[in-house]
Amino acid sequence: MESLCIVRASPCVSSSSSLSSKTSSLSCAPSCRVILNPIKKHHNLAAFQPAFHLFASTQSGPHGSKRNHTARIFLPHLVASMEEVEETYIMIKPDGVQRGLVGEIISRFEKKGFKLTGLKLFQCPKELAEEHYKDLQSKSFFPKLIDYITSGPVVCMAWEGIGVVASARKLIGATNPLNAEPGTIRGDLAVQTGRNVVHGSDSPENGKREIALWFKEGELSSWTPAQQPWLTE
Ligand code: DAT
Ligand code: MG
Repeated sequence: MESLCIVRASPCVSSSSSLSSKTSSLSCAPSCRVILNPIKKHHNLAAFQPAFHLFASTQSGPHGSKRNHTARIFLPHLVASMEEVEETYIMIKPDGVQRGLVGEIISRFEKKGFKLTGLKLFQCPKELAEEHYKDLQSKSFFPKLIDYITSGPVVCMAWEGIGVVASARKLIGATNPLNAEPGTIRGDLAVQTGRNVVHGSDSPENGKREIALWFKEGELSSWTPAQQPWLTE
């Protein structure tokens, strides 16, 4: 069995075979903070499964083989241990605006502790919707998706924070609201994939790409929240 640990911002893998089963920490270097998480303890955390691709380890074994079991784990405290500040594009879709859910949705990200750096109500032109969803161009539902996104104003937001991309996806929930966990935005507030109220970037790269797509220069604010020292060490 293997265990994952985080040393500063760098994930590493160590074999627990050399460790006692009761060991909860190990020392890599005097200044390193190490968290040991026996996979066995967490294999039933189904709610974390959709984020696998965002955190999958691609580390190869000595003979080039993938460490499949390390690729199948996603632990929230590992995210919390990351020191990478990311940006994500969150958009309240026209149904969320029409249904009066703007405050509710914004408040979930605020309460979590992420930082809002951009916010606007915006009528999306067709070309922008097509560019945003260009990866889905070949899908049969694409024309309906574009009609939906351009059917009324959307609320465009840029959010910043440690691990914000994956965490926002978890707050949002599964694409099909009927599969989304209660407690998530889609799980609590929507019923159909074609009316799933909110968008969230699916990778840090797409977070940057989408923020650049939806916001002009000067529309984003760089600021330090007063609560910052109470949120992060
Ligand atoms: P997500 O929004 O969870 O990132 P996605 O990127 O796969 O999901 O798809 C973008 C949007 O397209 C999704 O929020 C709703 C719509 N969509 C996806 N699959 C669909 C389907 N099978 N039928 C209708 N709309 C769909
Ligand atoms: Mg998507």
